Amino acid sequence: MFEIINYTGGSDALGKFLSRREVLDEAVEKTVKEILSDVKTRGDEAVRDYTEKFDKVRLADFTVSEAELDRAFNETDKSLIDIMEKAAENIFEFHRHELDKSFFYEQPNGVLIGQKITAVEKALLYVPGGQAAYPSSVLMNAIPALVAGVPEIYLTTPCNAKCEVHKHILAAAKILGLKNIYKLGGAQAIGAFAYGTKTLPKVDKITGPGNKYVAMAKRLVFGEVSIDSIAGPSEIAVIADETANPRFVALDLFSQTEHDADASAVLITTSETLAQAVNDEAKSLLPKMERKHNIEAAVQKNSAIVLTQHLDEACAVSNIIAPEHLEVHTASPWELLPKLRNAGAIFLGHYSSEPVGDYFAGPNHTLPTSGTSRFFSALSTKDFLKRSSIISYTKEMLDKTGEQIARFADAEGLEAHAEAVRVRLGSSKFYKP
Ligand code: HSO
Ligand code: ZN
Repeated sequence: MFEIINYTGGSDALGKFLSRREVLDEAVEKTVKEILSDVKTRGDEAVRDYTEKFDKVRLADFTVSEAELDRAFNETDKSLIDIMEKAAENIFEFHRHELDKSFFYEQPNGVLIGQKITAVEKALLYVPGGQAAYPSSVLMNAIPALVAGVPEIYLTTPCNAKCEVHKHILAAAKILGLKNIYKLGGAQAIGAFAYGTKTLPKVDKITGPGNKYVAMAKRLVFGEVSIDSIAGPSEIAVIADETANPRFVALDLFSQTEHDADASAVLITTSETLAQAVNDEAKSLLPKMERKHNIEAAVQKNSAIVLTQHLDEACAVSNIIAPEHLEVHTASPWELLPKLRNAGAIFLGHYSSEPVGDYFAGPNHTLPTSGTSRFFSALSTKDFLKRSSIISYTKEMLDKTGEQIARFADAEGLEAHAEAVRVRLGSSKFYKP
């Protein structure tokens, strides 16, 4: 089932995971550029036309009404509402912990230096429709924006041909008290909120996953607005020793491959016995799985079991792959933590199954994929905040340091910079005292 690789060092043996990583699709780029430029010039009418073309519905009104929102909430199983509320509580708690705060400190002579944190004013959360309509992603995108204090939060998600939006998406939005909800999807939705139209606001930040057209549209409007990172297919790596439970490991590997035929799952283990046992479990489970088509394709194309000599080497392999999710199923998982450099989220111990993080524990499930955990992090409150530096100088301090500043400016040949300081010192060549 899984290909078994004996790791002999270096990254060549891992080419399979490293080479699949995203190539830009020129045909998609061309289509999306046309849609964006049309939306920019024709605004609402273009949005209406593309929604008719791609979603097979001509919308008179783009918004989800309060009545629709209430109906979706009332039609959702009460026990699911309770679960989503509990999950939301945990997600709020985590994101409050990571919130940046403004700071100020005092230098001699009364100088105050600091940093002021401000939320972006308007954020759009994109929620995909169809197969990948995940209410958990509503919670994971909206809660950091709410904790950051974004004053205007918009949510958009495509509707079906009957003009309906997935009720669990709306129920999750209702739990969070979100009000501005739209029935738009695709590149046209991204363009509309990036440029603004007569009826749709121009926002400052766009977050959320989407298909390749949405991802391309986000890439192309970057600069006009800020975006979160571009999500690729899901990934999981598991580091395990002989203490791991092969059933736990096999199902955890399947949990991410069921998302997408292009997903990837890698077991990195020091135990040949475990490698065999996981492979056997996977083989017998696969035919019973609802989403076996995704799982089988992903296992065949982008997955493997990698055998290493020791756990240090397993950590090194994981760092090269830089997975979105990393699970550690070993006797002492915390001992490995200092050696794990690249992973979007790290799950320690046999009971920290990946779906615990997808739905419930609190940290964000929007994570860097395609090896970008080398330099990107999970979606966070920081995505919705920006920093302004604060400098409040006094006359005393400028008298003391101003000539040094002016000389630095002289060295860069910037006369006006130097004179702006010297005029305050009474030494400007333009204004003799
Ligand atoms: N594991 C996905 C997120 C998700 N899983 C949503 C279930 N629902 C991100 O890689
Ligand atoms: Zn998932």
